[in-house]
Amino acid sequence: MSGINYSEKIPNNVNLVSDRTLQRALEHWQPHFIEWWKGMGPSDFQSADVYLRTATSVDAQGWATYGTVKMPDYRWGIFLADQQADRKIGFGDQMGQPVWQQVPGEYRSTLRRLIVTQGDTEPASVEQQRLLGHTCPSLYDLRNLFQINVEEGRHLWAMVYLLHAYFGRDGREEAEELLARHSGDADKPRILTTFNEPISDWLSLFCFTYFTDRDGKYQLKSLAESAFDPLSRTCRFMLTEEAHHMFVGETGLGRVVKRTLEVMKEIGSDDPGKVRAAGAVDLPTLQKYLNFWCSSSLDLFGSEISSNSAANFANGLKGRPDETQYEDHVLRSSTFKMGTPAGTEEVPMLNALNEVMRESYLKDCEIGLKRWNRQIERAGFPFRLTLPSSRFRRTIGAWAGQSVDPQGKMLSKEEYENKLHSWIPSEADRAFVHSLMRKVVEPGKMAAWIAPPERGINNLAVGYEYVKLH
Ligand code: BYC
Repeated sequence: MSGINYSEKIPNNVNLVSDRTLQRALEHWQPHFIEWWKGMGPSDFQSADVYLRTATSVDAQGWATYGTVKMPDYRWGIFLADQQADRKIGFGDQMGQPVWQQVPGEYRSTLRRLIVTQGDTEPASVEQQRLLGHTCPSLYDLRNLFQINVEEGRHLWAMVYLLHAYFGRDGREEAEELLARHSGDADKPRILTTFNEPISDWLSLFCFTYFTDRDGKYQLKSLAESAFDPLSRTCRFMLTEEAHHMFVGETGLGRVVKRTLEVMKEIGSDDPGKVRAAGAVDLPTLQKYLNFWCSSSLDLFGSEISSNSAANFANGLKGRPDETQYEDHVLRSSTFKMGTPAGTEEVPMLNALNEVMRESYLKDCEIGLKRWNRQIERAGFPFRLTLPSSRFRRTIGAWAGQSVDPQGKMLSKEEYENKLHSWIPSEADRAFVHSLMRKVVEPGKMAAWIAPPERGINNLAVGYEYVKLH
């Protein structure tokens, strides 16, 4: 890696060329990253030419530069949104004071932990998705998968940059660990549960990008409020890329619904068995996938009542998404009525912030469901998709391990266990969905279970050869 042309190989706006210490740390880490990418990134397809967008700067022209590239040659860059002059801390006990350009000693380990937890999810998702290329429904979808994968790789670079630049030896060690833990690994799993779940079919991918990437949006938005300015600027830029990942989820699920409705009309029936026999995903199965991924993603907000979230907010480390929309930014005198299995508890607002964020996340999740339900209604079928209750199938927080159905009703443990597989995908449901997953790589062709997208990428036709396979 000596003699490297930094602005060419690692596009950046952190003045890498004149920072020897950072160069040395990244020079050491980069070969490990490439090794990880080749071993744990998309299986095969490394020599395919993929139509990808690359960030080469943070301005309107540079953040989305499109071109054909082989994935291992992708230019993973380091970008922070532009610095805002005189930015002040926007919440917590130190509100109004200047933001920090360095890490205050007393918050070092907490900030490192937040950055590591965020960083860990990025390579985890690439690992989860590594086999999906083999069953892509079209070249358009294959390209979108790879776009997401390389950008999650870039988001890992973003967090590694922060660890290397601001956390010394501890940061370098954590950066190595980010490549040593693996999704689903029994000995060294990823930190958060959702990122250890297998994503072995495209319906799961669309649910993951709809629900889990949306958690990413909320977590990144709350870290974008941080008083630690380099973290804030990094997350602000990551959010521009995150939008496309959620787009893939929302339009992917919308295309599944559209195709299923076409099939239901063709066969003149909404009978799930007949819909399946005609090669489409029946709506009750789709509902089970939504239940699974939504409930799993709800855990990512942490416990309902959390002293960690209280301290993070009071100290200015992690705010609420779009903090300026609120009136009270200190929250020392307000409370929140929290529903727990023991009844309603009034808790200090500072300790309820994970729940506040989860509630606004759920509202955001509703938007897609409304749209898909309108499609179903227009097609004349009575079925309606719903979000599960935030108390259903939780493994973190006050509702962890409680026997609650998707409507939020408490059941006996026995009834819950008997019915769980009518609410989330059973082995048979998964086997059926897997049976639909056949690779389609002729330009412009789509698998039979999904409708084509309305338009292509960057004004190109849907039938454009987005991935050239060799
Ligand atoms: N699984 O007070 P608690 C994304 C741990 S997604 C396992 O309840 P806190 C992306 C927690 O770490 C966004 N462990 O919660 C999407 C803590 O452990 P320590 C990812 C969990 O601390 C798609 C303990 O339980 N970003 O970007 O308020 C593709 C008690 O914690 C879980 C972030 O997560 C869980 N679900 O908040 C690619 C942001 N939940 O520290 C990417 C950074 C909690 O006591 N992370 N625990 O050992 C955070 O802000 C916080 O760590 C959490 C938890 C939101 C995760």
